[in-house]
Amino acid sequence: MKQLTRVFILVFVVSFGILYLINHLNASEGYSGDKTVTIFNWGDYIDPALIKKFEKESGYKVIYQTFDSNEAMMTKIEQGGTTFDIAVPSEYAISKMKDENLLIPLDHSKLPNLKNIDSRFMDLPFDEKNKYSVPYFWGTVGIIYNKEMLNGKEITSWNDLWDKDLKNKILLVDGAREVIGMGLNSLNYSLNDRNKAHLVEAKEKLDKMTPNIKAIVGDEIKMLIANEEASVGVVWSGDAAEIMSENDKLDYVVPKEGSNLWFDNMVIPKTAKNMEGAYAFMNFMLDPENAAINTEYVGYSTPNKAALKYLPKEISSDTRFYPNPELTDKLEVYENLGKKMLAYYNELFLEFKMHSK
Ligand code: N2P
Repeated sequence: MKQLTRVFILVFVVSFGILYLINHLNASEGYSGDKTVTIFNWGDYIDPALIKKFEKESGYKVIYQTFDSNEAMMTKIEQGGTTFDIAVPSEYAISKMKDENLLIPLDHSKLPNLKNIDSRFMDLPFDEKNKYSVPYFWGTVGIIYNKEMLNGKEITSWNDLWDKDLKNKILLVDGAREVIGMGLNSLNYSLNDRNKAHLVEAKEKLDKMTPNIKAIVGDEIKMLIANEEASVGVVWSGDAAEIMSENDKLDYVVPKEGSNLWFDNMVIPKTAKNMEGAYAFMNFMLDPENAAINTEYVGYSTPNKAALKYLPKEISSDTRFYPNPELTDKLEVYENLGKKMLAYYNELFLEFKMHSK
């Protein structure tokens, strides 16, 4: 009997040991980062075929997660406990993350494809000499509208969105800077205004638009406009480009009072576990043919000059999505307004959202 108990204990201990070992090996494969690259990107912002291609060429497995605003992305990284090797913030978020010491400086010798980027998109004020970031996509904020559903009415200005005829017709992108910015721009204030009285004035003006607002939404905005469930949307340019290629009743305008010019860049957050994998992915996305595939799929504007020749002319010569420097110079890039001011923009945006429900 004693013998049997001993055998039992032995079997138990040995199988426990084996289980522990298997688990440990799996965990180190998943989390040590040797074999995986963990990417944190905006929703609908990559051609899934490129993830497959990268996995095949590099031998890494990609773990892919998405976010729908800079604020959500930063909160997640700031809170810690994540293992992202790559993230794709916009300019003001890059500047904020840099200040908070959340980014790793880049070794450009590991990014030979960086030479393909148009110099117009390099060395911008939010990240001089591209010490921490490399360009991914760029664009504007504007208004997409269905000419037929609006009976030929043209939209040219932010102030057109307060028109009584647009009752329950407008969808807004779910972004604090974009929506508060729309109020500011309509009053001819700067998108980087730090004057609280101006900000309150903008929010109160926005409150008056609520009867016209159908919903404030994320990536679904494209589907709703494409299916003609709404006739007007305040969107990022690439979302407009994607649906306009399928529906010629749609048009996109950057309002005459001005708007936002933005840049989304790839960075390596301090959370990275696989630096080599992160560089491999960045360099892969900077390859002209891959950048062109991604651009055609996603609809956004590529900063990759060498990629333009692989794109159909209708895309690369569409000045609504590839505006020339004369227009972009008139637009404003979001500045990092500091933690407190950004929190104030968010607060006003949340109040406005509550008001428009
Ligand atoms: C893609 C979101 C684009 C982000 N769905 C604009 N910065």
